[in-house]
Amino acid sequence: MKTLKIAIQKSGRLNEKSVEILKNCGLSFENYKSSLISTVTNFPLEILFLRDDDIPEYVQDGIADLGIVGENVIVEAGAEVTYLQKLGFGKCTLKIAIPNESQITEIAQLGGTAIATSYPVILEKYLKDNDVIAEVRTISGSVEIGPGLGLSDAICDIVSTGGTLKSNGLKPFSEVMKSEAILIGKEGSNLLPEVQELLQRIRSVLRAKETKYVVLNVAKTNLKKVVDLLPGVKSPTVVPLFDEEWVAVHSVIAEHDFWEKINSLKAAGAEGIVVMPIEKIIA
Ligand code: PRT
Ligand code: ZN
Repeated sequence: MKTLKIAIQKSGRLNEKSVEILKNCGLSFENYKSSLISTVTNFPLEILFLRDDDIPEYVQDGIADLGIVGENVIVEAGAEVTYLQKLGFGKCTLKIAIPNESQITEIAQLGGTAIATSYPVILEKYLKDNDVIAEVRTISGSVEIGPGLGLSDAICDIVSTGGTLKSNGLKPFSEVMKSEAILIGKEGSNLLPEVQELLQRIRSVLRAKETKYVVLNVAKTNLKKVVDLLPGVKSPTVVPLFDEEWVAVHSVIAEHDFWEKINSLKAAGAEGIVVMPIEKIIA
């Protein structure tokens, strides 16, 4: 079996979740903070711990077969890699922001302004797509202080809660791109059986995260109403109870409309509802 290499962020916002998803796939490895490489003991895989900016090129050039990195970093690097799976963490939006007192209300008004960013490639493309000619000032960090220092009229930076913009007297103006962590592969890597195995495991972990396991009791007279609310993986499991008038129903429900579903189940006659996390769902 070929030993694959996967590059993940050494430290920073994506490190913990990247390690967690690999561990949830059943992979055993030491998360050494001090070393660059860790060997998985129960799968043909080595983990490279890198700065996130280096990951797209490492994967493009085949130094790593796989990588986990934010889409913003991949697009900025212009790397030619295959997107294998969105991972649902590290979610953020690259936005143009302007000072609270700015009079700018339309994209066209950015023409002739200076915009500070660490994402010049993405910003240039966005401006071009919107027929705006502005000066892009590339700075590597603390972009949000640009307008306050008189360095720029606007900024283009990553926003998640919006707290950083607020505390620097800035307001979001327009959305440039949405991003989240993505599992990428060298072109063609998705054909390798080891990659397919890993992908299957990652997808089963992601599916499980989006769902909860529910067990509830319901009187047989209300069973149809309750079952109609529960699709399950195939269809709900119905188990007899000692009290012959009642049954227990086991099913899987989606995280996104969890509370609505629980409330409709209660209204339909469900009682003693127990909800449990699911570790994996194998398709
Ligand atoms: O050391 P290394 O180069 O590996 O890491 P880094 O410092 O370049 O990146 P890091 O760890 O900060 O972020 C890694 C990735 O996380 C980014 O490339 C994004 O894909 C994603 N991500 C998600 C974020 C944020 N949320 C985020 N909020 N990256 C940065 N921020 C910063 C942003 O730059 C701004 O300064 O947080 C601030 C804004 O946050 P709010 O919550 O105040 O809006
Ligand atoms: Zn970085």
